[in-house]
Amino acid sequence: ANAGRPHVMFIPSAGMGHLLPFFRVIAALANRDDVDISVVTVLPTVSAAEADHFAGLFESFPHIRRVDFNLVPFDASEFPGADPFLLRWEALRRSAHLFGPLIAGASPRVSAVVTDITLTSHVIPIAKELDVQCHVLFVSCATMLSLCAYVPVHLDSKAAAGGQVGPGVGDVDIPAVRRIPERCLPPALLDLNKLFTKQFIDNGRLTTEADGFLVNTFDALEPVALAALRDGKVVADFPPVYAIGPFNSHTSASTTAKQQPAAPAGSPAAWLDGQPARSVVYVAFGNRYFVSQEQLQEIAAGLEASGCRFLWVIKTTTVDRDDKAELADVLGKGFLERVRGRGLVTKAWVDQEALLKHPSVGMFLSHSGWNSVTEAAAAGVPLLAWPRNGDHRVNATVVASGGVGVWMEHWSWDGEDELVTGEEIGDKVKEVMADKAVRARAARTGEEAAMAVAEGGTSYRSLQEFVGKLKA
Ligand code: BUP
Repeated sequence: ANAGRPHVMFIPSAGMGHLLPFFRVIAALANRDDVDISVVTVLPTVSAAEADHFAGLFESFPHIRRVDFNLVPFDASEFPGADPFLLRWEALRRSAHLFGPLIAGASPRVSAVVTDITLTSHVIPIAKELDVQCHVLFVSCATMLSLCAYVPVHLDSKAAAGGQVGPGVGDVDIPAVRRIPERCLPPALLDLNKLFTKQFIDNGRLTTEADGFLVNTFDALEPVALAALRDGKVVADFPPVYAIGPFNSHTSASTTAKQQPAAPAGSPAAWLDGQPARSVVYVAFGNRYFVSQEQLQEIAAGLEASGCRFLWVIKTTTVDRDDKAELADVLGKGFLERVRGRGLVTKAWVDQEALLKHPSVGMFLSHSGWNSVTEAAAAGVPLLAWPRNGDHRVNATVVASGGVGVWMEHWSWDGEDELVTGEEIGDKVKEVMADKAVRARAARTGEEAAMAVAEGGTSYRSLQEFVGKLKA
């Protein structure tokens, strides 16, 4: 080992929901002076937001090594119509054999790699062969990690009992955590023949071989799942779980320490400055999925009918570079004029983490992507969860149980079911904005989050333990 000063190589995957937590952990380590850091970087990125954030990271931390990585060419026509981010994951997996030489050839010697769950089954064997620690930065909640680790065991025991396995995974009763009904699982797990499902199971099987898991959560938010994982009740001999969240913005220490400049005129932050305390509904459904025009118009009607002030971040295509739609066309005739002054709508990338902390924000209407949930938790702002895909429903169970906010269990998204009507959205928004108990619980969660990351808190100590392990 590199006595005293470990060299950590980060191998992230793609999509802002995966990259942002990597950038935030990298920044937390780069702000210390006892760790060397390399970041494997695949260019060009899928989206413009990813490219901008990679550039920002290397600009803020010039001492981080950028390790350029070229993907093995692969024929995407094998997967007609596939989502470009999933294609990038697949391309990374097919190029994973090249990580070996990259890790082995680095100087100073790499002491640990930190990779994404989507690459785990490929990277762990390589790291083991090179005798390098392999940690996983798990970008979802601890409850989702327990699901990921337990699904292979669940399927094996079903098969061993002679029960019928498939077409989907079925309800999953995670020992000492909770029963996750099939309707709350990532939708892809409803079909065991899907490529994603096979990868999910392969990655899940290998979780016990990792040296540790970094998770963007904190003990007070998910006490049950964290205890079950750490006590080996989900699967025996599970590796250490470092709950080090909620992660902070990845700007450099020197930037954050500086006096915050005034928000530029016309920006969402400047607009929030002019609104009364806790009066604004912040609306955003992540960076991963776009919202259909029909559903956008219902949301618009709902926000208008709610009578509340709102700040709404809109996305109309999967990849931001393709988004050429005009807001006025998408939102319906006259909407922007009617809400002028009390509603701000933007398609631009915003600093969501910072905006949620603005004192004018009173609630967050969200798809409950895990980063969004932790940002709401850190800000102490109630989240109204309208889960969509992937891990969102599992995350929504944590929103409800952890005091972050309210979960609309019967709301789904276009294609799956009926549209959620503007009337229903407007009524619910009004109700949650007026709910003092929900607001007080979210504020308490915010205080617990602050305590967790403060010196001596659970997340602070977990990060210290992780760094200790890197030096071992
Ligand atoms: Br859009 C947008 N600004 O304008 P999630 C997103 N974000 O800071 P996702 C911005 O992207 P999955 C914007 O704060 C969060 O950190 C946001 O991650 C940030 O959802 C991140 O919430 C989005 O996990 O991923 O990307 O839809 O569906 O995979 O959870």
